Amino acid sequence: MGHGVESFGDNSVAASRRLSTLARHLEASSMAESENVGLRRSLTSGFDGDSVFAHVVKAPEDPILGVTIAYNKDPSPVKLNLGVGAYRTEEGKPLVLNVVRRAEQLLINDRQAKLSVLVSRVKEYLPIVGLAEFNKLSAKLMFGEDSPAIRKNRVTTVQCLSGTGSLRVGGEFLARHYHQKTIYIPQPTWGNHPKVFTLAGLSVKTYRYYDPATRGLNFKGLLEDLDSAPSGAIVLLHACAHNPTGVDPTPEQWEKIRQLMRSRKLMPFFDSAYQGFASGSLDVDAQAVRMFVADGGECLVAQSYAKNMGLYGERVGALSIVCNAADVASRVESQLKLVIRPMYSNPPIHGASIVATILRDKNMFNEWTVELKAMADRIITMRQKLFDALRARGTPGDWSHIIKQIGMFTFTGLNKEQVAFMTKEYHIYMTSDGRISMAGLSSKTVPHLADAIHAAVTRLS
Ligand code: KET
Repeated sequence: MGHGVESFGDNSVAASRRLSTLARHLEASSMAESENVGLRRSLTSGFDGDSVFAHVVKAPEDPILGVTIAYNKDPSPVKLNLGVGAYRTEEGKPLVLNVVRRAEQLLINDRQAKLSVLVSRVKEYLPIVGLAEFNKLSAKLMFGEDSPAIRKNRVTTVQCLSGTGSLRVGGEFLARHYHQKTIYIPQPTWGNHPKVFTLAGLSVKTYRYYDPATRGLNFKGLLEDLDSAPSGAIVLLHACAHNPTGVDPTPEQWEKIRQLMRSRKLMPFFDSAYQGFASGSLDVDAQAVRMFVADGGECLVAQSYAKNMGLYGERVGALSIVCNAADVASRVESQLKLVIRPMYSNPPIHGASIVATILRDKNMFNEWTVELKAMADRIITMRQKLFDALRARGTPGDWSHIIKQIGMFTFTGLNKEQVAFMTKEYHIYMTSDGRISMAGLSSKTVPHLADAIHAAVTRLS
């Protein structure tokens, strides 16, 4: 005990000695510093005066992803995030599919790691175009098992950074190698489309798509606008489950769109971010794309596995360019590599390995379709519940569009002020255009949302 105290005393003396030495040293060096401070600052210091970035203004948050940021800051226990299109369970939790967990387990356990096939255990670079088997299987998923275009090697598929990255690579390829630099996007559309394509080097115009009066497709306006687009113009089409409106053309309308586009030589660029989420069937949701491929013409398709496999943060997707001949497709692929290499060099390996593991195995594929259908069905149930809840409250207006619209979102028709009111008074977060992600809703939260909509509509009409 005595020894401890003594040694504490020793240490304390030593410590104060060290402190005063340090203080003297600092004093001396700061005097030396002050003598030639002007000279040294201007020559070597990075801290003289204003930042060279001082003029940079604070950018607004992203209109969709910024909703989550605002939601995270809200301490309310009843808060509800219906902004971003991300699936939640009945308990309001993010979902990792069982089949994905199983695939990851297999990848970890795969001791013989068939190197050429699935390589998540190996962390080497993938080729510029990504995992070959992933690309082959993604094309089949999109165009069909027995697609003649695939059989004739008319399709080139490259792994990209989810849907967004696929759109960007496709856009940059078109800006470099396609004679028409104008892309027509639907009005309205996913908010990132105009930015992605403008930065890719294309000029963006819109075509009429949605009629707020009928809350349905403005089919006449769409046909008129595409008919008057310059020959060869690129047209962005949502393959299914149009975001944000939830309004898709019928198969008959798709056929008319196809005929018009082919006769006007317009180039289809499909954005397929929700395959399986619209109808619950992967094949049904690929019908529009397959219709355009079956006529032998050319098109582009951006595929995302964010929603349908729940691989949001893995950033896994694919760009396919369907050409009219195999030799063209192979040259196109060589140029895609020149787009990708200086952009991000090559894509990440893990997500693509998960997808390939699931798509190549019949049992796992079937397990995936069951889980996918369950997600789609839960969303449809939420549509019915919200519709019933508004009816039960006698909320003014026709809310049948809630059950008619397709996919992850309901385009409610609520205006900016009503949305702001719902956020302020009810802690419900959604994009300011009145889009709500039905996938973020559960049986427990439907009444709260219905109360909020009812109040917003009756007080701020
Ligand atoms: N296209 C559409 C139509 C789309 O809605 C999204 C994502 C994407 C592409 C891109 O998804 P990716 O994660 O890059 O594969 N939409 C949701 C998320 C987001 O805005 O990033 C959304 O609209 O909420």
